[in-house]
Amino acid sequence: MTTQNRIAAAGFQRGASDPVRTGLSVQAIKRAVLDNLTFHLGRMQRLATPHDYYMALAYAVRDRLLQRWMQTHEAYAKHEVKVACYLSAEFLVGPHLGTNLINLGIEDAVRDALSELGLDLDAILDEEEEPGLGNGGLGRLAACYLESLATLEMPSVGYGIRYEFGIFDQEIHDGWQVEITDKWLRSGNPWEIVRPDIACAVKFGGHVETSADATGGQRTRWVPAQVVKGIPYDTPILGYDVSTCNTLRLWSAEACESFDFQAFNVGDYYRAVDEKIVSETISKVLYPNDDQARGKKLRLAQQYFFVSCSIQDMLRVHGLSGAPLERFADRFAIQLNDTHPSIAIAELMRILVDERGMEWERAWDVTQRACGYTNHTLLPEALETWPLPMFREMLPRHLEIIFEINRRFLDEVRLRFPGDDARLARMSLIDETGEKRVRMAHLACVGSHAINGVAALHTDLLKMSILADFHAMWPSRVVNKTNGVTPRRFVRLANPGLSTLVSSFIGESWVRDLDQLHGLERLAEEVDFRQRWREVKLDNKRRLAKAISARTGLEVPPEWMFDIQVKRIHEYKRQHLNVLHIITLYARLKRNPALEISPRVFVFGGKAAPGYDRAKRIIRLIHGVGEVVNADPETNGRLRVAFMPDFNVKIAHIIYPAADLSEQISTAGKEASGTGNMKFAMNGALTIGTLDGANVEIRQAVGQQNFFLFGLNAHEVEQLRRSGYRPQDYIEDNPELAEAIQLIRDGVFSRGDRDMFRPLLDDLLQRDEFFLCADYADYVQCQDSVASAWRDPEAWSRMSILNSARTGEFSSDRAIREYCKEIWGVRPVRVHLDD
Ligand code: 26W
Repeated sequence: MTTQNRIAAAGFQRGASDPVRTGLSVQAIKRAVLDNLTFHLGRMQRLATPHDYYMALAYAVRDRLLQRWMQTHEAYAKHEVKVACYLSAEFLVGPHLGTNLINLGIEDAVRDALSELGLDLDAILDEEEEPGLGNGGLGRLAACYLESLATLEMPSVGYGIRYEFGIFDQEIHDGWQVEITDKWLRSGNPWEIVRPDIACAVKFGGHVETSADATGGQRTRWVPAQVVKGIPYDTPILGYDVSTCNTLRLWSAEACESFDFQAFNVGDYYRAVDEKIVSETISKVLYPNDDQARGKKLRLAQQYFFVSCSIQDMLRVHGLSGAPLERFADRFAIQLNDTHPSIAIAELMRILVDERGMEWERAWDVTQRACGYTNHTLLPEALETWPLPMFREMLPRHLEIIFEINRRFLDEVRLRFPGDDARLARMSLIDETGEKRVRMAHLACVGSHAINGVAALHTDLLKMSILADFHAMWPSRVVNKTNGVTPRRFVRLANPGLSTLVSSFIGESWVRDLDQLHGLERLAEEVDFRQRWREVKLDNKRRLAKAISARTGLEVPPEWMFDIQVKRIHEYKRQHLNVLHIITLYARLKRNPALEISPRVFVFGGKAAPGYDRAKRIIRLIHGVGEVVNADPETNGRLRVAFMPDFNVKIAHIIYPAADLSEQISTAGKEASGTGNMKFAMNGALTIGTLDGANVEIRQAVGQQNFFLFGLNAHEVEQLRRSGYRPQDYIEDNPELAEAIQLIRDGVFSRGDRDMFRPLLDDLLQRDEFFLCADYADYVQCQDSVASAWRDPEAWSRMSILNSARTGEFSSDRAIREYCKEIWGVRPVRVHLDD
């Protein structure tokens, strides 16, 4: 329990009546839950379901958040603050209740209050449906950053889309992924507050008119074909052990006119509701593609919708401050989470120039000073470009503005690199090769004062590849901001056993200052502490084993090594390389059942984009291999393969603390950073990985002797690619690799169906774009060294403790401090909770 709350709770426990709606004592919370059951939910206590109690508790906790939310915004109104506005098409926030109890410091009080009501907090926590408003890394990073911004008392807002349907729920039918609609709002969402009073109007389509204004200048007016209403829904984001409670503002689309009575009168019932349906479609569903731009019109409409609402909202707040428009960038820092919100550059220019009459150059200065752009991927297919006709039809005025930005920009390039037409063509915001397209990454780069990658290697590769020209143009504009994760959710909440053990030796302040985990280094040398450390890990493995049994029916022995790979399914993440290793162990055991192999449980989890066939076949292959290995008495005594369905933030809570080995095996140069790698290492897992993304920095931090490295590095991959890579050569040279591939081809893992994995194998033999065959031998060898390391529990525990002790720098607090200082110029504001 945090200091502030310890005083609050103590004060009132001594009999003073603790206010029911804001008190932190056991009795106040208990009272609040019962009051909400009756007065908020209209439920009789004796008939109330666990879900009713979850809602009643959620509303009680929300009250405590809103009290701090009010104080926070009072404080911001009082001071001349600069606000960090994080624009993201995705926020993978996860379940709210658990972290809110931790950050309020009332987890124990609530656990006691509920047990007095005969309820178990963990069962109530399980009732919460998580808002799956994101695909993977990018969305989760945004959520971690909002929590760290609040914990560091930084004025900030998260702006995004309130999708009615989030990322699909994943079911596995006969080894195949099946997507189920994510009806996360079906039983309401107690954590949001709707604000129709500050709705925005967003224009689409139509045409542009220019006319001379009174001063003889030219005025441009956009006459839209359609206007949609944007309704904000606010979710309070509380910091840890502070009173700062910031806002996540998610926009929902509604029709301006939800029912056309005239149409109804003439019996045209469909037209009566047509506008309503069309408008609402905009925020209906999250695009489930991760790293694959599909260029769908609705996707562009979604991006413009939330960006326009957010920019209008910032200008409304700026207006309230009475400060001149020119000073907008001194009060608002806008961070573009990848290119998805990059239309913001053109939208801010449109409003400043067209609607507020600001002169172009001044408006451009404000825009560049306000905006920063984060790139999260090097994959060419993930870089968004929009065909001109679609862009012109939906956003005619923005296209004009982009042409003008481009004209001025290319003049600058021409000046710096006279006569270099190839460079002009490469850097232009418009891709003129083939069908003309708008390059959103270029718009983001030109319109921002800072461009950052998300790990040191990634940022270097950006400077050498897709952003090389921009780096040459502005050498100081491309900077690195290595990702981070919040230790509140991914250690303190997810791993209570480890948290209690650590706090009992080094105190609690590591939760808000993760570098203090260095205090564990000396304890790594102590046998007792290592023993206690192993017990915690084993407990976490038992918890995961229980969940695997419940979700898949497979029993896995917690004593075995837990080798885990959880992340979106993608060929560059190479889940199928992991499978090739398992098949190799299987074949070795089939050849010699007495072979000495460290018993291992392989756990997989992750969703495949619905349209990504090869990723879906990789999921099927994992199940096919599991089916054979788990059923074979010659192998299931040493090997088990489990696929945990529907990997999401909630399930991640029990997976990250339970790993002995973290699989971070992407092709070097492909994974921008990774954040799961950080969550595993913080929870004491050892990493087997390539020199890719943040693995490089994790290995530097924990020490190379505490990291299992294998594979080609990014430079070697490029060299091999350039020198003409022939996967067959590696297969012919390596009998175990050839055998593993042959077993798949023979249908051993597909009940004899030799076609099921043909697309995967053919690609592996012909292209192998992600160099599995080239890295296979080193990977298997590295895995053998993992197996022998595992046979020395003391040495393993020592390495495990050192991994936790040395990963403090991967806290999202460190990353956010860097953004605030080096990109946003945002400073903390202390919020006092006056009773
Ligand atoms: C247009 C479709 C689309 C959707 C999402 C393209 C690209 C994306 C994201 C950028 C994909 C993503 O989540 N990238 C991941 O971002 C993490 C946070 O920075 C990194 O840690 C991962 O390495 C990166 O793959």
